[in-house]
Amino acid sequence: MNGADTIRALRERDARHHLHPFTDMAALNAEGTRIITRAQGVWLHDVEGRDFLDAFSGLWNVAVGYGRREIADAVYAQMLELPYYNNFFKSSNIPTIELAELLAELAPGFSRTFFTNSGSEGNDTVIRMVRHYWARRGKPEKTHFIARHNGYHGSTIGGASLGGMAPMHRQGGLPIPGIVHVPQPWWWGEGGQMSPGEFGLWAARQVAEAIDRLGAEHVGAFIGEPVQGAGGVIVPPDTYWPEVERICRARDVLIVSDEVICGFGRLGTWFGCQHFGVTPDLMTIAKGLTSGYLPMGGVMVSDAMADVLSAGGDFNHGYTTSGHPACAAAAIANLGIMRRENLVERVRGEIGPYLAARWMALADHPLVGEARIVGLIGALELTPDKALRARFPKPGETGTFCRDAAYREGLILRATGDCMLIAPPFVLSEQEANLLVERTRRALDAAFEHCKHGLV
Ligand code: PXG
Repeated sequence: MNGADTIRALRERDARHHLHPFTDMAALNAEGTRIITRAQGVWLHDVEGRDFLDAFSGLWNVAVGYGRREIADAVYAQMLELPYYNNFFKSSNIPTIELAELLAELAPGFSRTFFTNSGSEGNDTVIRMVRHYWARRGKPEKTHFIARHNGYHGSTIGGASLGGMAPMHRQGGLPIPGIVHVPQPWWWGEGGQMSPGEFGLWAARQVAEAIDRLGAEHVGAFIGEPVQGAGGVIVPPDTYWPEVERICRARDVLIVSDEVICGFGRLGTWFGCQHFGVTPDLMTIAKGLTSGYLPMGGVMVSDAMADVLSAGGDFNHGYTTSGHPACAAAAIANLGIMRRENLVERVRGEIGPYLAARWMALADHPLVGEARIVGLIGALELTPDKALRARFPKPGETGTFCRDAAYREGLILRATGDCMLIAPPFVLSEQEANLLVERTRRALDAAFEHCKHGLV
């Protein structure tokens, strides 16, 4: 089955028929795609027989690790019992009821959830829900959103518009009207001479200024990821979130915490906003909700908001597969594993600190300007000059080289520009954490050599 001819044929079929997300198809088809065949724990296995330590949990989502029979069994049983029915037309199904209740238990104060199939749909739902909420409150002009440059909120028109990714905005005329982007709280890259604490306050004040420029009577909500993920694991200074919360509360602007990456334990708390001591009005969820075993997302709504939304009248919004019973069964099994195995506590008190100590030691590498990690999400800023926090002349090249070098070492890392990112599964063992760091260091060494030659 896995002869060289078969592999080549698979790659050719992929090239002929499959358009990949966020991919230069010409470049990929010239190189040939990496075909993953199976996985167990934190390990991926490819069609060529190689094993990779997946330090990225798929796409930030496989929190409980691969190969959990319990989730597969729950989904199989549900598929046999009731593979599908919708939640429109006065209907519901048992797994969705149980999941909604379980989520309410995990997030005190958020006893109601609207289900979607992805984080992107979750954030599209947020846009419509916030506007609907304010209309119901008699303030239909509170339609604007404040979001951040380099934030990521998905790929749908709404999600990509809330996001602050310039390359996405350049395609297809985004963002949609009504969204204002403010600077991100990225001290290493944009903090200049300010201390991190001062910079956090400065970045928060940009939110206040944007609201005040528009007039708070026109602003519905602020949206942010507790820690920006795709943008480069940007951990805001401690001063940032509490000040953003104070600013929004003072102006009657809702706070949306996009928990798609940070939710369900990634930072060592059930929700990322809890790590920063902030209480939002809405939380977008996806990824870790099912650990990627099946697609599911949602919007968790604060009780105060949900009371307004539930006080009569339709919210004309929903998806065929909102609250899909098999996806809900996967989520229940996944969250059951997290609770039974105390995985969130493990991230906070055991494997998180264990990995952090070793990850932070990579800051001594000549190529690393800053190492940062919270729970099990971390980054290394690569730089040609640590003291100046300098950027490379060709942005992204060193990061890409380092990522490819890691791949050759049998380690999957993600690169955002010249920043190396990790978000390993919560079941990572100490031995695997050591391996992750050793292989990262070897990839850094290779990238450093490459840079030296590049500079000669
Ligand atoms: N919000 C956040 C914070 C995300 O990270 C979404 C919303 C959208 O979720 P869906 O399920 O629609 O993809 C995301 C997704 C990357 C990468 O390369 C990150 C995401 C998706 C794809 C790639 O880092 N995040």
